[in-house]
Amino acid sequence: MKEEQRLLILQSSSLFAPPEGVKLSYGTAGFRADASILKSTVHRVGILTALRSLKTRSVVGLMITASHNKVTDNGVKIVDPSGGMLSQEWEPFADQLANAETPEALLSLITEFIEKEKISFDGVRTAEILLGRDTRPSGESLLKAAKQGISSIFGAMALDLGILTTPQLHWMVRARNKSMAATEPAYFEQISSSFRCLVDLIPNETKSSKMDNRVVVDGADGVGGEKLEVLKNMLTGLVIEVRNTGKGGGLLNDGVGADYVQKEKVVPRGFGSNDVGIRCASLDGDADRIVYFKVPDNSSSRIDLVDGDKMLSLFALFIKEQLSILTKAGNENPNNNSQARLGVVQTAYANGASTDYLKQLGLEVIFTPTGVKHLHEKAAQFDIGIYFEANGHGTILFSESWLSWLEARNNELSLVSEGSEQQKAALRLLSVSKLINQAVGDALSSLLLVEAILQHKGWSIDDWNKLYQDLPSRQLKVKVVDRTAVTTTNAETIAVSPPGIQEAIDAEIAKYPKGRCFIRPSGTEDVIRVYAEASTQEAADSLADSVAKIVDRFLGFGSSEQ
Ligand code: 16G
Ligand code: MG
Repeated sequence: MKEEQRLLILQSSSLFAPPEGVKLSYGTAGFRADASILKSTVHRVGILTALRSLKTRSVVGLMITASHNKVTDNGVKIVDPSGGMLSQEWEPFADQLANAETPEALLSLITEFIEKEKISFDGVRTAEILLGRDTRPSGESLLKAAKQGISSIFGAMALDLGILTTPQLHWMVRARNKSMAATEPAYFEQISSSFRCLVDLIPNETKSSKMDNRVVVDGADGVGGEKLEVLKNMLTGLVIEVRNTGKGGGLLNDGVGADYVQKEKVVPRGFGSNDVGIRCASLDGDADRIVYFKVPDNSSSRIDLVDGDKMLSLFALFIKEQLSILTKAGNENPNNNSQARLGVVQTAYANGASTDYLKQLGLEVIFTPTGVKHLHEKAAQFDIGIYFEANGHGTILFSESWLSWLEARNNELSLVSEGSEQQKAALRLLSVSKLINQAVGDALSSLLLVEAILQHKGWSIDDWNKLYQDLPSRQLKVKVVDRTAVTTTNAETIAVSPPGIQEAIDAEIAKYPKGRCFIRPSGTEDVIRVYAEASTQEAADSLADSVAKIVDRFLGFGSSEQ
C-alpha cells in the first residue's frame, strides 16, 4: 500500500472514534445499535465496501437501516455483487474492523487483510459503491460517514441513491452488475409490468367472479409506505390503500409494522373495528418483510395472522400448478425437458402445519438456521427455490439455466400454440421471475405476487388462510448472563450446549401431544429465544413457559451467582 494511501486512511479514521466499551458484531444482518454510537462503524464499513468492490471487481452496495428496530437505532449492511448478503467469509473481518480501537490498529488490520485477500491497490482499478438509506432521521449523517470512509480509499466512488427500501438497493446492485438499468423507475417499471402480465393472464372463469381487489397496507411509518404510495399509482386492477406512510407524524415501527403484527398478533396503529373482514398487510421498517392479516371481529384488537409460511405455501402451490400445466402429458417434444427441481426452504420457526402441507404437495422441504443468508443459499441450489421465514421475509429464486430453458420454451410455444394453456403457464412463470425480487426478500414484490395469485384463483384472504390451520405456538425470550453459552445444531432444533439442557427440554416436550420446542440465541438481541408448538394454545404456552424456566435455571442471572 502506498504511503499516501496509508496516510489518507489514518487521517480519515482519526475523525471517527469508536464507542468505548462497546463490542459490535456484524450479526445476522449487519451492524445495529443506537444510532448515536454508529458513526465510526459506518465509516469503517464504507472502507470495507470499497475493499469488497476492489476484490470482486464489481459494484457493491451499502445500506443504512435498522429494519424493524426502534427509530433511535440504526444499522449498516453490505450488499454483495450478486445482490445478496455480504459473503459470510468476510463477516469476521467486518467485526475486527468495527472494533479496532485506534486508527493505527485499523490500518494494520486493513494492511494484513488486503495481503491475505490479494486485493490490489494499483490505482487503475476503481471501486464503485451504491448507497441507500431508510427514512430514519440519523440516516443522513451516517451516510456522510460512509461516504468519508469510501473516499479514504483511492479510486473508490460512491453513488448516493437516496432513500430506498433495502430490497430496492439489493435489486439495483444486482441490476448494475448485469449491465441493466439500476434506477428506481426501472425497478417500479419491472415489478408493475410483470404484475400487469399476471393479471392479464387470469383465467376467464375467475376474471368474471366478483373478487375484492382492495388491500389495505400498514407502511410501518417507514420507507415502504412511502414507496408503495408511488408504486400503487402504476397498477391497474388493484386498489391499494396505504396507512402509516410516515407522512402523518407517526413514529417508525412504533406499534406498527410486520414485526409487531407477527409477534404480538394484534392490529397495528391506524387499524381497528372499521376494518373487520378486510384484507390487510403490514410491511416492516425497511420493507423486506410482509405479513397479511384480517381483523376477525370488533370485540378485541386480536387479528387472524397470515404469515410468511402461508405466503410460501401460496407461492409453492401456484408455481407447482403452473409447472404441471407447462409439462402436462401428451407433449412429446424432446426439448420439453422442463422437470424443474422445485424446492422450499424454511427455518425451525416455520409452523409445523405448513411443513406438513408442503410435504403433502409433494415438495422437497429443507431446513436451515435463522437468517436470510442461510435460506437464500439453499434456495439457490434448486431450479426454482422458494424460501420464507415465518416473519415474512422470503422470495422465489429461479436459476439462470432454467430461466433460459423457459424463455426458449415460451418462444417455441408462441410459434406453435400461441395462447394455449401451456404457453400461458410459461408466461406466468416468466412474469413471476421478473416480479419477485431475485436478490432478496422484498415486501413490495411479495405483496403484488400475493395479490396476483389471489386474483388468479378468485380467493379471499379466508380462502387462502384455509390452506391449512396453524398449530398453536408461543415465542418467549429469556435474558441470560451469556447468550453465547447456547450453541445449536440441526438447523437450530437441538441445543448442544450447555450440557444437559437439551435432555431437560426433551423431557418437557414429551409431556405434550404434538409438542415441539427449541431454543436459540438471538442474533440481534441479547436474549435466548424459546419457540414452542403444541396441539392447543394452553399447551403451547405452558411448554414455552417451562422451557423458559429451564433456560433460566441453566443460564439465568440466578445461575451465575452459585
Ligand atoms: C434478522 C434477519 C432475519 C431473522 C432475524 C432473526 C436478515 C436480512 N434478517 O432480522 O432473517 O429472522 O434477524 O432475529 O437476515 P433473531 O436472531 O433476533 O431471532
Ligand atoms: Mg427488515
